[in-house]
Amino acid sequence: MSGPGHEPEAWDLFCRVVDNYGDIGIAWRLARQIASDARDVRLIVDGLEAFARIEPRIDPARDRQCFDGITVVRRSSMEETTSEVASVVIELLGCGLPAHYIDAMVERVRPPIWIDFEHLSAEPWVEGFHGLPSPHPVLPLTKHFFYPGFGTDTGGLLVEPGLEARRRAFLDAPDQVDALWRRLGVPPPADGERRIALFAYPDAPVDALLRALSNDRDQRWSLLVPGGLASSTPVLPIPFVDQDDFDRLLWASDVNFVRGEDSFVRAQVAGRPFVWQIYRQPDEVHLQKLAAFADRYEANLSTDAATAQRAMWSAWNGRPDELPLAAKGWLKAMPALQSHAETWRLDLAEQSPLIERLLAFVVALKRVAGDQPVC
Ligand code: TRH
Repeated sequence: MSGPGHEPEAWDLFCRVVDNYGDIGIAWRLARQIASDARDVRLIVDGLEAFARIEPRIDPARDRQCFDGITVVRRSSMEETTSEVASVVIELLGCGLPAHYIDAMVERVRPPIWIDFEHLSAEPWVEGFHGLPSPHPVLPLTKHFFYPGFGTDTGGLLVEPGLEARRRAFLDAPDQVDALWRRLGVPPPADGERRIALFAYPDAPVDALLRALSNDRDQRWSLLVPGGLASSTPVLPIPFVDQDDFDRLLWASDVNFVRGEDSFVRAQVAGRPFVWQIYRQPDEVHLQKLAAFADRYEANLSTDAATAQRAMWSAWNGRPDELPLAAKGWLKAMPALQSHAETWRLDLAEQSPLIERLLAFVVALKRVAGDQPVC
């Protein structure tokens, strides 16, 4: 923590938008959490168009802009100039650093703390890799791996302290919930209507899902889709919203369909049943990641509910033919899945948040480097 009279510690976060919104979604969330802890943060990023969709204050035409104490710098504009090096450098999701920036890191009397911030995985190997050093093959620099994860020996989850209080306050204030529906351009749910927020990749079997939902004799469902859908499927299209309203949408909905990495985490802390569409990787590697998470998530779930959920997740992730039957079992298991989602949320709330683990990690690395007194 930077005390009075001290310059705030400077952090540089580097990000590349490979596709979609997860890269910038994670970068922006992390930057905001670091800045809220009185750090001086620069976010160096490309893909400002994607950024503007999840943060409408961003102007994609500007090379440099400042919000919430964070300076956002277009990566290509920075690559043309030699730059100041921060004392902590985060390389997000293996995006690489500009060569001139690495040269400047070497020039420093004390090299900065360099962290390779990786993708989230529930696989057990993460605990063995989190925190490991990776010396540069030729330069006198070492980066350290930081793996978000579910175990105590990982980097934890990108869930900001205070989020639960905000969620509670929102759900306890019907006028705020109504205001959200108004911002989204939809009426409040009618009596007996249950809402699903659906954020999925284009190959998701949405038509089959809709058929299964309309066959549900016990519940009346409606589907809210940020950004709408390319198909003619009858759903309620809603606008893409900023990250804070996206959280509120997950909190206010009864069930959430999420994807990738960041929305997957936010759905868990929303405490609602969810279906995860994992980001597809070559050689079906993603299915191992999906199974590793399901193993953890289902540990305290009844066998029937766990079987129903696994079938639904499997159908949603590449087995559309199985969806009609899977959805039937999943809808039947909904009460058990609802109470389990709440238990899981409470379990996650017991864990220390990623930002605390990251700050502690940086302090420990500085101590080893002789930068910081032991106190
Ligand atoms: O968009 P995603 O599929 O992102 C990805 C990318 O494919 C990425 O390359 C890969 O690295 C990663 O997944 C695993 O899904 P994700 O991760 O959930 O990110 C979406 C972000 O967009 C998240 O921060 C929430 C935000 N969002 C909004 O702010 N408003 C919205 O209306 C919606 C739908 C999402």
